[in-house]
Amino acid sequence: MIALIFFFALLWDNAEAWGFKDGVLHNSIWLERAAGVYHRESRTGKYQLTYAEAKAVCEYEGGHLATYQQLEAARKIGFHVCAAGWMAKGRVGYPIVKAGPNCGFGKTGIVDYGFRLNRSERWDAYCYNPNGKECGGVFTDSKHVFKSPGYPNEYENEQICYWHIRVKYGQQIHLQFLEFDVEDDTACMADFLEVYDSYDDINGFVGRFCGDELPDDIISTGNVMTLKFLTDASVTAGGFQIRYVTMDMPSKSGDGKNTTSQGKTNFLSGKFGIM
Ligand SMILES: [Ca+2]
Repeated sequence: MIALIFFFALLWDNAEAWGFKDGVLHNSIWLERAAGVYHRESRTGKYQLTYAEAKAVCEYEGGHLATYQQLEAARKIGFHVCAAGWMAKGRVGYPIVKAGPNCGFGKTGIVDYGFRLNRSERWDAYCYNPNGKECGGVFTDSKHVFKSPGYPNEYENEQICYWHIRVKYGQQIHLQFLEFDVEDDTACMADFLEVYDSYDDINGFVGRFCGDELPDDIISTGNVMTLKFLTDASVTAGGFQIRYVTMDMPSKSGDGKNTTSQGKTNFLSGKFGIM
């Protein structure tokens, strides 16, 4: 009985956390304040990290693997990721806020795979960085300019920012980089901005950017986009200014009267890497 009450309390929680704003379904606090917890996958893709590697990734970025309790605390304020990752002490799981048929077996809560005996198994990672300065936001406006934290001053170390762009259904997002200066290294290991053509930082990876060369414009396939900015513990740079504007999706009639600027623009189609 208590379990049942708890279950309905959770449902109520979820109903509160998700909603429509400007015709867009989103969780307004999703990842904006994830209580220092963030999701990380290998540079080579999903489910590539052993326990030791996952631990190293988090420590490299100034934090450590999140405990189950830290992940649950983040989940309670809207942290929702559909990918299993290592937690502290060799536990594996993922946080589900919104139940769905394709993720979390239709349940909410931490989907817990338990403590793994085989630490060579490969999963993603959930890091906790108590010093990580959270930033970012959720935008639903038809256009917006957003900046790295502190811009035009240099951004700070140990920054974890997520920007979620959610425009009206039937519209696309055109990203344009106005200024860009992020600590440069060959594989963008230190500081980087990642762009995802999707609702989260799991699907639709578009590219990872660092250095001071202005990335090309990016146009989404759908009405959502996610940007993730991570900085490590040393060396900062000027930061960035990015503008997005919404565009109506081209009609499917095939008239071809699309006069959108060509050239330095990447029209995305599904999973498309432009690194
Ligand atoms: Ca740095």
